[in-house]
Amino acid sequence: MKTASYVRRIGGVCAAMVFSMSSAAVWAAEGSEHPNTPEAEMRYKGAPIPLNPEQTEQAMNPKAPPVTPAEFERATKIYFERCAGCHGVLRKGATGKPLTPDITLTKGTDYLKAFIGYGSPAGMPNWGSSGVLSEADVDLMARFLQHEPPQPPEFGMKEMKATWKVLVPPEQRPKKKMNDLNIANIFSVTLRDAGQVALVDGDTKKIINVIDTGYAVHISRTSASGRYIYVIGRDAKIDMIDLWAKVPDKVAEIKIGLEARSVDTSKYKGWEDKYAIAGAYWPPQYVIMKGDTLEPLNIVSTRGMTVDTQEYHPEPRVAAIVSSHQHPEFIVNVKETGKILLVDYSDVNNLKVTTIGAARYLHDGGWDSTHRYFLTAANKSDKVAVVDSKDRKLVALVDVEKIPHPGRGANINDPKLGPMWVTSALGNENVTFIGTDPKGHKAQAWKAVKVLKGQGGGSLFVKSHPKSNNLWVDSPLNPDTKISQSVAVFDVRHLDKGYQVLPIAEWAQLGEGPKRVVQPEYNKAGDEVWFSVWSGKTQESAIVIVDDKTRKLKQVIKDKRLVTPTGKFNVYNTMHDVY
Ligand code: DHE
Repeated sequence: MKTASYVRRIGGVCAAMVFSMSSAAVWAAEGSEHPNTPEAEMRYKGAPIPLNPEQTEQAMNPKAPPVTPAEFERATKIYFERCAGCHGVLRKGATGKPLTPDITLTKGTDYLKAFIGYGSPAGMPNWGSSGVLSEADVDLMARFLQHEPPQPPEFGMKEMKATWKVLVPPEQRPKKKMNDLNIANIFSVTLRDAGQVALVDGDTKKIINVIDTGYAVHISRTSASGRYIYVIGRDAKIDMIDLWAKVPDKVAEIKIGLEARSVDTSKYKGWEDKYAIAGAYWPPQYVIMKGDTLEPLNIVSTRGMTVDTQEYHPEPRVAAIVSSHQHPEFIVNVKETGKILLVDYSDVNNLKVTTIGAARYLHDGGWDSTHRYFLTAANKSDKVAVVDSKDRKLVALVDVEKIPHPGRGANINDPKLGPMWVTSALGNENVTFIGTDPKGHKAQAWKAVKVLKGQGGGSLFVKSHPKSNNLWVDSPLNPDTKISQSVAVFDVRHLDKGYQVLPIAEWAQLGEGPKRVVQPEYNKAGDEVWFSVWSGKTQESAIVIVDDKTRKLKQVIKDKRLVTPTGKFNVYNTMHDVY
């Protein structure tokens, strides 16, 4: 049995730990990857981060057990690949606990070895007994964690400018659309593990172009006019695509840091297409760029005090960014400080920033149907924060269980309860409906007026459309493949009647693979819903298109270029924040 051999390998202290641990640890020792934390959450947060250990500075602590420079580099690599997603690059803690030397030195090597080897009931994976890390690596990590966290380099204007390329200058771009494409119905599809996006024609369902982008590319957002698409990779590279070109392709690129997830563009009347903004995980900062060239104009650090304990945080990552329709402002979620920044871009050299205290750790979110209220998940606080973007203030923190994860959310109109914004969750099957109409439905406003059961936890995205009566709830990270490979759909006129399950992955008729069904996205007309069937890098994936009215299969797009499709962004719906 793995447990026994591991105990033998790492010695008596660990054996003692095993006996003192709860049943969750026993479960851990029997091979589960992460005791007591929803499988879905760990899988989601634990992705490797694209930082290069060679670029970090090694800071040895004489009080800590010795680590050679080569070991330090190896440990840094393991840490970035396995640990930083949860504990933060500087180990100040996020989903995982803080691991700074003031804490780790008092615990000591043996304790840390046991902890890393066997995990904890609070959610730490059992890296040793699951066989992911060798005995030598567990020992190395236990010593490494007692030294100062190696700090990756900063990334300022000089570094950004060095990566900035205008491939086609604005004056050489077409003055009118040079193709016959129905641009508003194009989908920009993330091909995650290929580091590419596929532009897919929403009318013909044909791939228009596959474009190289950043590493493990994350999301696409469109300019307010719909002409440009901005794509951001986890390596913080932005690629800007011109849809007016004969064959839509890249016209500019830049790296805005070493790790990032979010990008958006100015949408307020009179400021359309003028600016773009991107937020970085490392260094913790956002940058405002020229909308037509990506020239970086102003970089702002997000380091500062946390909203609750008012402690300094050196690494508050920038999560979702949306563009205000009420003022010339970007709305920026700062994850670890739990603060929402309203960044007024009307004078980029004299930035006015309104700081709204919300809750930790802010992640994703979207607009209510009027585009006045921004609703966003503070996932470790189990809350949804509601910001009034017109009056620039927090209007509510709504309790939502467990680990809400809305994507941009979904807006529906209940015949009795009125307009509601919806989120699903990573940690349980709850689908929560929050009233968003303080004038017409005051009693429901900013309350979780309805909580329904979906298929299960591990849900990431919900979607609806103003012309549809359907609400779609995915569950790609649920450990049960029956659930991760299908989607639940509710009739918004009869929410309490439960949901229908559509076997999306089965419809795709693919071979082996996880075939996770992820992120419903409507076409422009609102009569089709597109789903990614997301398999491994070397396996076949697909996009499945469902007729929204009949809920029947309409088409499957298969193509060997569709490697690991995840997010899909319809140009019109993304321009106008329709969801
Ligand atoms: Fe995402 C949105 C961060 C893992 C697919 N993801 C976002 C946003 C953030 C974020 C901050 C909001 C951007 C915005 O609106 O400006 N995502 C992270 C992570 O930190 C995390 C947990 C781990 C990581 O290492 O990246 C993570 N995300 C994933 C995935 O594993 C997903 C499922 C597959 C993938 O492509 O990597 C994934 N994230 C998405 C998608 C969106 C997204 C499809 C946009 C949804 C939308 O409809 O707007």
